[in-house]
Amino acid sequence: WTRVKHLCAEMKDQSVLIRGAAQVIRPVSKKMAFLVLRQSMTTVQCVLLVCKDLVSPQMVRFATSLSKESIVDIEGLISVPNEPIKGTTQQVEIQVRKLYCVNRAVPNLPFNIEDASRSETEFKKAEETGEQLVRVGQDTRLNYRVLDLRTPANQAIFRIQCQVENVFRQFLLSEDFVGIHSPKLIAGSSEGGAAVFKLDYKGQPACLAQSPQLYKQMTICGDFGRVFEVGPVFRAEDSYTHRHLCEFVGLDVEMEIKEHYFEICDIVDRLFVAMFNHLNKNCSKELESINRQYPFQPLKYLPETLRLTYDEGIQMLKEAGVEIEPMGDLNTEAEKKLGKLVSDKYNTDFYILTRYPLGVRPFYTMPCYDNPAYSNSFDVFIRGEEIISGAQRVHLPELLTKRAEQCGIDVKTISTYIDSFRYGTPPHGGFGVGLERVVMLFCGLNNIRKSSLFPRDPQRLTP
Ligand code: ATP
Ligand code: AMO
Repeated sequence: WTRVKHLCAEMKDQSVLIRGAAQVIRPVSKKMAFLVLRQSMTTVQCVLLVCKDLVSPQMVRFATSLSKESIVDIEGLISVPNEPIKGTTQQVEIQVRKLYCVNRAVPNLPFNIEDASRSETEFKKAEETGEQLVRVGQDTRLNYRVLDLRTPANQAIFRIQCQVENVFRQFLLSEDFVGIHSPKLIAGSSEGGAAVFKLDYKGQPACLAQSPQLYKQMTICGDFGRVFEVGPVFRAEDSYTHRHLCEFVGLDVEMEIKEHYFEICDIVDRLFVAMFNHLNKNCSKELESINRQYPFQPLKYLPETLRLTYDEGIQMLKEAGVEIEPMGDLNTEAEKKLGKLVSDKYNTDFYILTRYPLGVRPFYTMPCYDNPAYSNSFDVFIRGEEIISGAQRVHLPELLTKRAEQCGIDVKTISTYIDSFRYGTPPHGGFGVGLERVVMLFCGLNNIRKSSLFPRDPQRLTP
């Protein structure tokens, strides 16, 4: 068996056997037909031409009767046409000798892959020329996600996602972090707030973990020093936005700190610069595929990530005429505006905002030593949208209990967590990254559903 991606001009006249999906079936006459065969991100044109003893008119008829997306095996000879081949990734053809249908797709697909792969530019052009193109809406795509995933852009998005996760792991392993798996069935909310999926745990009230927060800290209490986790995170979001899912993949980090929570920001800085460098260097084909359907500007980032304080950010917004409630959180609009201001002033789409007011952070966040109205915390932004929250944690059980009570948390549900800090725990902190958000924002996508394989949102539990 040969992979389509390996087909090249040097293989001229060689016989190959390949299996793929029949993406395009184009009859020319009773004696000739073209078939474009796809394997993941690659396509090749196959030519059926009636030829004595080798290719019969029945075989051509059979090929043209196939339904699109049927899986076929093709044996044939590689040829190299004089003219460039339009619409396929490989610039060789296969002169078909044998063709066998392995599995037929239904004749009326919900949509064609070519239709689902078009860019806005193509639609605009078609409007000008009066050509009628089929638009495939987001809900239809998600209802038939297995078809939608076959587009080149989607094939690329999930390969990029895999690389983001891979760099996250490799970088942290090289920095002496240990990978862990914390429980997802837990007794109470880990982030506070109402966004929890409640369930019955053999008669006890329980919920799906809103983050590995409590357990990644408890692993630090267990003397692991530096840990990371890649795992599912559940949030019972009650509204429908472009960047919130009910289940996403959390990339979490927790580590001891020696002097200052900026040691955590240093890890964020070096990890993400390494990640962006890796994606730009090794994923150019994937980025091109995404760009073809969803055009975006490459991410601007600095060799050393810009850090601003919350107050500096608020000041920039004020000067631009945006008023924020004193010591309040940034809403999505203000975040975006600040992203634009930072991009214009510092020439970067990636930055860290530190020293948030304590009042807008979760109960486990360490207040600033010099002014407890602020906290040793940070958020990280790509193109003006949050991808990371992080902080130093409260490792003093009395202060932790007080903070939990102040934040309206039922202390009973987290008593084992609070008790963990009674047996000697070093100062520590960490951060949580949303994998789908990183991919969405690095690739300039407009909706997190595009970077979630089978998205779970308030209205979608299937497929
Ligand atoms: P996280 O909730 O994990 O901190 P986030 O990006 O949702 O990540 P928040 O601090 O919760 O960050 O929210 C920032 C802003 O995003 C809010 O002020 C609000 O404008 C908007 N937002 C957050 N959650 C929702 C939601 N479920 N629906 C609509 N808007 C939301
Ligand atoms: P936070 O709640 O900010 O922090 O979540 C961390 C990161 O997870 C992503 N994220 C989401 N992605 C998709 N859909 C959602 N509903 C959603 N909510 C959050 C974002 C966000 O920045 N325990 C802390 C982290 C820490 O301090 O270590 C936490 O969970 O990218």
